[in-house]
Amino acid sequence: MLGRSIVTLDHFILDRQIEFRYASGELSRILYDISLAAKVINREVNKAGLVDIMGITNATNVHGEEVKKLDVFAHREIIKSLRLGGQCCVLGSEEEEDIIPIRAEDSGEYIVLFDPLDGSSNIDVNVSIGTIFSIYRRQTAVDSVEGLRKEALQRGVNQVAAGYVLYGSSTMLVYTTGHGVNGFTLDPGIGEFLLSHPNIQIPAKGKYYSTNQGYYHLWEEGLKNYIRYLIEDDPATGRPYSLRYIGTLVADIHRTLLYGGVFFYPGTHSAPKGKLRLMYECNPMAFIIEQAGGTATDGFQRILDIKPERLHQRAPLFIGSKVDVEQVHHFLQKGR
Ligand code: AHM
Ligand code: MG
Repeated sequence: MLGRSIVTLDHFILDRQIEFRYASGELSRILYDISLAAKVINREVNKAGLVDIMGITNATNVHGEEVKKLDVFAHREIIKSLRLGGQCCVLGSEEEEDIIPIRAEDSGEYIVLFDPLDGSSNIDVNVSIGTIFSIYRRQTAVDSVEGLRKEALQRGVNQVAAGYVLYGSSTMLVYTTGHGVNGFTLDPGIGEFLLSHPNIQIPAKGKYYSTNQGYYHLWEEGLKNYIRYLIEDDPATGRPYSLRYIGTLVADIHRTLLYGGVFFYPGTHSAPKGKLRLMYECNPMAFIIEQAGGTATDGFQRILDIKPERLHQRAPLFIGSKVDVEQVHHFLQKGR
């Protein structure tokens, strides 16, 4: 019996290169470099429990949070890979306060922003973690640091590609270049990402909601009403919804992408913008979810339309199935 043909990520990227408006192989090379870094990170993640790479580096990141050694490793690995590739003029990492300029004399056309190891609080307890990336094209030829800072601050709608790697029960890379969303699973035996989830579409409505409900009492009234609505018993409208929350955005979004439903990380009185970073977390996830047929907002407007002011700015996030996100909005508006 003939099996299905096997498509590797590298072949897929090359085959699809033609869809890209500026097809020249540069974007393909960046995706390849990121996937290579992901394999190296995956190797370290998989032996995290065995070697002395675990633990704290005695440093805090720009948000004042503890930085684990594996975060630093992933951060350096991605920079190394993209620097060698030579397609980028500037990088930005959730682990670094300012932009990371690349070879001003011979700089490339692309900007890559990344969260090297998302869900870092889950590393030490063997729960899924991930890498998130977001790719833009440069708009000007200005090579000053100030010019590059501006390049890194583009609206999410300008992304030319975005994706994530999930280090979970298997390792997956999911990405979009604006022509749908495709998922690849790492076959550790041959060290290749293989196409396993072609053309992913998020269901229009789901049966899961995903949020840190521990903050319930800090939320606005409309959102509390929405939760009360979701947990009512009404089989005719598919309620109650089930609650799923991993605490790693990549893992929570991946489940939402495949099963549908809604994920939200709202603001509170003391933190009106919530916790998640617009450039490193919200924008790439919004691009992917929209490309799969879903919706992503900050509770007021489309995430991808937000004009960024700072590299590390935060934004509330409501993301997932179209019908579910519309419903949250309905409750938010009624409560305002
Ligand atoms: P990190 O970048 O330090 O890992 O923080 C981001 C993570 C997200 O992956 C996740 O959605 C969120 O923080 C969970 O936050 P909380 O613990 O407040 O629920
Ligand atoms: Mg993160």
